[in-house]
Amino acid sequence: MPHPTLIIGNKNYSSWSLRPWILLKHFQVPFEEKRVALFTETTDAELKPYNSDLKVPVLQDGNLLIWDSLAILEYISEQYLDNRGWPDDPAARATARSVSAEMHSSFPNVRGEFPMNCRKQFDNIQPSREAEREIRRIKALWRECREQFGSGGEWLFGDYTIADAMYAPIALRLAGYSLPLEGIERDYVESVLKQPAIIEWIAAGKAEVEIIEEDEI
Ligand SMILES: N[C@@H](CCC(=O)N[C@@H](CS)C(=O)NCC(=O)O)C(=O)O
Repeated sequence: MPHPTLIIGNKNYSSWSLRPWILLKHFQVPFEEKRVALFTETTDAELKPYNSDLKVPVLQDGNLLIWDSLAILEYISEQYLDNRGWPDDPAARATARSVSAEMHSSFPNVRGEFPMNCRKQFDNIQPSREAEREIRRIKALWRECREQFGSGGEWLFGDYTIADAMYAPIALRLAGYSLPLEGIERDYVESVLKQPAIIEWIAAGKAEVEIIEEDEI
């Protein structure tokens, strides 16, 4: 069977693309990758065939198109990981689904004020009160997951899960914008930063030449 193809945006900027990409890489699922540079004159034409409202990521598996990051992560877990994308334990699994869904639907101020930008290290950027509140919430979620369910490993639920894939771009933002970290959340961000697949993604992002002005704060 041919491998699935993951359609992604610029590695430097596209945080939603990173999520399914990192899950596939972490679990060494073979896949093809098609990168479409976002916000260029040809982007819309390149993305039109994928029925995703001209957004990335999309997973193409045979004739099947799956769009929207969380739906893709669920599909990868079911189809390629024998459901290892979620924790086995029902309480851990329900919590992992809750924190993942919250990431997918929330934190607009963090996403808006701190766009992912692998090429840059920012200092002295002050979050708004709303963004600060969201950052506190994210750190509290990480602490709760690690304390309740994480004793078996370095990830939110011990072993790597979809929840880690969902929060990987947030870890990159906290590090890239030099936001204060301590204790459990600092250790967690360090685990993300030393993950070989993240190192590979960041290197590829840094090698890209396109500039998306609105993400260059
Ligand atoms: N909720 C979607 C968000 C997808 C999304 O907004 N992707 C951005 C790139 S990170 C995009 O395609 N932007 C292009 C555009 O909005 O035209 C998901 O989870 O996949």
